[in-house]
Amino acid sequence: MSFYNVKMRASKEDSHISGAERIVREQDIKEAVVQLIDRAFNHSRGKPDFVNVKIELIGEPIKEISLLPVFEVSGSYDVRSLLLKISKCAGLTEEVVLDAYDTLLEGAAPDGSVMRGAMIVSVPDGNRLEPDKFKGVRATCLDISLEAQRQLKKAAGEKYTENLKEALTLTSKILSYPDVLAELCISDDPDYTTGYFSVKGVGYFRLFNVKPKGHLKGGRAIFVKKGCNVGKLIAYLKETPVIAVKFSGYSV
Ligand code: PML
Ligand code: MG
Ligand code: MG
Ligand code: MG
Repeated sequence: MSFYNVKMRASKEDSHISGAERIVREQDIKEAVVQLIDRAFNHSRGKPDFVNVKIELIGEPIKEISLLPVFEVSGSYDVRSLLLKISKCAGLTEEVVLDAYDTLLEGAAPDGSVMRGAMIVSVPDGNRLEPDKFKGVRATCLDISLEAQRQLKKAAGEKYTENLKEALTLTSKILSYPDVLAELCISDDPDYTTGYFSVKGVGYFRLFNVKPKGHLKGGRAIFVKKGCNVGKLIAYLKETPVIAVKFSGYSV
């Protein structure tokens, strides 16, 4: 059976408004396109003046993965101390993780703006490995099955958001690459103060209040083992089709 990757990106005056994608069978392409267009024209960043929808046949088998389990961290806590604690337990170099957190909050591109994609940070040395320091690296060609989506919605209850679904799917693909150890994400949306720290073999720490409300910067840092082949990693993140088919749990 053939699958297609349907991708949408919308912008206004060359600045990004929204982007999303689906992996669907031929008979579901129309529905996916309608949903994606709907989304392009109803975003809090404004009305786009340019929308691109691309439909591409996927020419290789789709890899099935599980979504990471979610651990919710809410209430009042100090983000830096928490990152430090998780990093220690997970065997990650604490300074490297805390540095990445500060860099994302300051804007990780060379001119202090937000990078479009993720930075890649080598552990334990902390070197930045992404070839393009403005664009960073983006993971695409991924989706979540209806069944996994249903399980996640049920488990998260009122804490469910579309952002959670997309972020969890994305980071589950990223962490499914052998040399990736963890990923830290802070939304660049000023009103969305939830982020996450996902750790290989552990799960997705969902961090409510990861940044102050109204803060305009954020981004993603992918932590990899020193010596990781970055070209292969980027090819996997961009090109290997992955679908998340299972969800194991949401703990508060
Ligand atoms: C969540 O757990 O609610 C998602 C957090 C990351 C959001 C990233 C984004 O949409 O920019
Ligand atoms: Mg988006
Ligand atoms: Mg964004
Ligand atoms: Mg966003």
